[in-house]
Amino acid sequence: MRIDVVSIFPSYFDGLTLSLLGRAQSTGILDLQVHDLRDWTHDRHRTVDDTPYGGGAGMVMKPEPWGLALDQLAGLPGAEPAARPTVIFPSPAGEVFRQSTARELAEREHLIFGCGRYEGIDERVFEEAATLGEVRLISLGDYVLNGGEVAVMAMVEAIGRLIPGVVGNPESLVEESHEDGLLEYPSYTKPSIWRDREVPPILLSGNHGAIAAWRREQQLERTRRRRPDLLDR
Ligand code: 6GU
Repeated sequence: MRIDVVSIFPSYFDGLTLSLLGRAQSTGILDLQVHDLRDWTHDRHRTVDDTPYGGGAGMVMKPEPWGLALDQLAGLPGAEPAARPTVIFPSPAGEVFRQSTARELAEREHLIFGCGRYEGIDERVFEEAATLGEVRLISLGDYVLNGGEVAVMAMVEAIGRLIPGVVGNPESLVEESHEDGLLEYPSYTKPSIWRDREVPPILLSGNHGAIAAWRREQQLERTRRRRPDLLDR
């Protein structure tokens, strides 16, 4: 998979070279490239924003650098439909990012993430991007961040770990919270008694059927208690 990220703070993404996603990049499973939006400016101050038409607080990102960046990263219009990228703009006004979103996006060949500051990007950029590929506005949840960078870090990690070969043991993918719509069951390791606290005895019983049933019950109970909204879905 190819992932391009465009940001005015490219060093935010240094952390993505660590750990599993770092290894995926060195083995060639993932081609992740982070770009500085200012590389597509042409004025002396490398300007990426300007005041909003109609007035109001804050600044709006200018369309020209975004247009040039997307043209270059998407290839020219008229390219084969299969090669068209999915262009994702993190936005608190977008659809909410879920595990199902991560699964869907992990199937794509080429993702482009455009990080805006939250006052926004000139609306015409989204229209223009739609001529190059599918455009998605995606939110991390119902709270406000200063910009899209942290949201894109989270999305790239959630998507990247679903690419075959990125997580060494694929079985560890299926028992996570949200993979089956429930929260995960509690885990324990040695010692069996720690500060007078015992591991639930059933986990030491060797009865695999009973353990599986207990874990399922724990998943349901936790989900009911902490996230009843998941059970309605
Ligand atoms: Cl994707 N961006 C910003 N700026 N704030 C957010 C968000 C995204 N998701 C939740 N809050």
